[in-house]
Amino acid sequence: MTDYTKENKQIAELFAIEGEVQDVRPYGEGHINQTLLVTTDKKRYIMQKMNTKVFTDPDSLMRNICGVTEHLRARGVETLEVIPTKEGQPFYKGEACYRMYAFIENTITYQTVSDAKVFFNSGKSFGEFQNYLAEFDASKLTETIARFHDTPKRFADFKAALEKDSFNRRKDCEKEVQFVLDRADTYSKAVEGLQSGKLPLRVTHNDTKLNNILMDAETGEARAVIDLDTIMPGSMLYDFGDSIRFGASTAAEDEPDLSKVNFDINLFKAYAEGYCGAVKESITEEEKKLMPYGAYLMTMECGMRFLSDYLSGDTYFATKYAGHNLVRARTQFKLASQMQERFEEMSAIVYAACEK
Ligand code: ADP
Ligand code: GN1
Ligand code: MG
Repeated sequence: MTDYTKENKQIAELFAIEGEVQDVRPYGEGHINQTLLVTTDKKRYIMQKMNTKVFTDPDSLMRNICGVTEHLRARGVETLEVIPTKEGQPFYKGEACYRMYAFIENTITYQTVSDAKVFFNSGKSFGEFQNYLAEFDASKLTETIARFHDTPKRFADFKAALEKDSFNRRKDCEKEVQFVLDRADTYSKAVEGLQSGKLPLRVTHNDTKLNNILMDAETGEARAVIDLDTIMPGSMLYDFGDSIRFGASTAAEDEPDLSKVNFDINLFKAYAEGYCGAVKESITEEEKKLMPYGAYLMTMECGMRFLSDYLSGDTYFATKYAGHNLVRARTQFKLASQMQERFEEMSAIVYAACEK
């Protein structure tokens, strides 16, 4: 057993898990937490080293997660099960913070959409998730990352990173930088809508990419929405938009060959039918109108976050190679520019999906 495995095994044993730990290994494709699969002679678990640079208040974060998962479980919804430490705490706080979840068996997560039906199912499930959150008392939630989807703020952060250009990388991404700067006047509609009250403030998931939902390995039905770290007040535009930016693409978020990356209107339709169908009782006219824009906005926002991280030396998102964040930013910008050309079609699809 390597030291790394031994140390993680010792941490795993601090939790109230069943059986003897036999194996601990890295798992999944998340960009934020360090996720480990723990196997005992009885069961499997997911242990995460929490990213406390990103989530600076782990106590409040875990209180949010325990509250939301209890709320869902009480309504018969399959959700994450927090395994406490042997001392009864919701997570372990040492030099680093760790938490443990039961492994949700017989499920898979997709990095790209293999089948429109799967994407429809994920949309339906995120829409239903939105409905359950609507019944949750928002005053019980702590905002885990302030101004998470405040796109003008993200744009300001981007410009600050650009100004600094600490790693002298601007020269390698001038085209992408210009793409973001050229669209400066398109970033404020969601934040302004929330501020003026034109858009309702809801409790939202805020990180609804396809690999944050577990799908049944046999039926392709959605089983559980996971990655509950960013549940906070927000807008439906965010949850709808973020799913589209990741899933309504013909390629992976980090596909280096841009000729393979295209916005797929049929996948957009599949997701819209799932999501809008589920929220049609509560969605407002303004939200309907802005859903296509939400998809564009989340794609641009994510792209500028990847590009900012590239310019700042890759400290936020986990990367696998030099230039990974730039590759990710490029896919987002290609998708966003294609979305801009298809707002009318997207809009017709959203309205029809709300009628069904
Ligand atoms: P990050 O915040 O880094 O994205 P996630 O919480 O999304 O981390 O977890 C990363 C991946 O681990 C998920 O995409 C999923 O594949 C897997 N995963 C997380 N929790 C579970 C669970 N309880 N059961 C099965 N797989 C899980
Ligand atoms: C991160 O945690 P993960 O990998 O599911 C990020 C999202 C981005 C996404 C891009 C807390 O999601 O906001 O949209 O990467 N999460 C956080 O893939 O910043
Ligand atoms: Mg995740």
